Amino acid sequence: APVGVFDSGIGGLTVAREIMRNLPSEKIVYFGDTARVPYGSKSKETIVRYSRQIIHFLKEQQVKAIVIACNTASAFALDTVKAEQDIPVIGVIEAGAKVAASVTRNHRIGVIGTEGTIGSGIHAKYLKKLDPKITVIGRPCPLFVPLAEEGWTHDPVTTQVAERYLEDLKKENIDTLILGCTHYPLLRSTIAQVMGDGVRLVNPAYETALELGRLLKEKDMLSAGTIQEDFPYRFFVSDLADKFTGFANSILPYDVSM
Ligand code: DGN
Repeated sequence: APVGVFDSGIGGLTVAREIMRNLPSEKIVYFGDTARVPYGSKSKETIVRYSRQIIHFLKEQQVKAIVIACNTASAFALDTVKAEQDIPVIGVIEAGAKVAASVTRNHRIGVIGTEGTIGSGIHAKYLKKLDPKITVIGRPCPLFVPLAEEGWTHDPVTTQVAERYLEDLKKENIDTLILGCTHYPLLRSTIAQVMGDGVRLVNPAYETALELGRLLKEKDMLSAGTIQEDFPYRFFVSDLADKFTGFANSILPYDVSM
């Protein structure tokens, strides 16, 4: 059975990409809620409702596990939907928090994400549980999402926006920065350059793929061997399939059609 992966739109493809790379025997059904993006500026109640609807759809596709490949949906809906489901459900926040806690030396960790994610305080909740000595400094960077979608990943405008958003964070003496929004790994080099040496960036997409592998193994659900189908990945969106396909083709190592 495939793994179900969903996001508010295209951002979760950065997570799907890591699952493809790190768990090549797994099939994926991806759902991008392109009609209702962005999630980052909506309320918890709304995001829980959307997440339930999408999970219902993915279960109809016979998925064996679900990855909430969106930080905002993970922050707002993971606990609620996980308790309602009989299949494993994971989000993207815990895996990133675990790595950040293990690599920080000075116990000062920065988090950037949507307004929803940063406002939820979810990273601090996980990080403090892992190590009470940790201080978490959050900063919402909402404009990073459209910049990444526009493809301006290496662009002076993006550098300028990053400098403005990260100015205060740079004064906080953090040694680790969690990229707490699915789009931010696409801007990784700009963010790294603005933050400077000495700040380690954590990409939760990669960590989540590894966490998914561990979870599937533990539940004896891990697929093995070579996939027989020509194309083991299926994509669904709620709007503008062409735009999605174009973006998917630019970040995935495959040509996507729907
Ligand atoms: N996928 C969202 C997240 O990771 O928080 C970002 C896109 C959005 O809905 N604003």
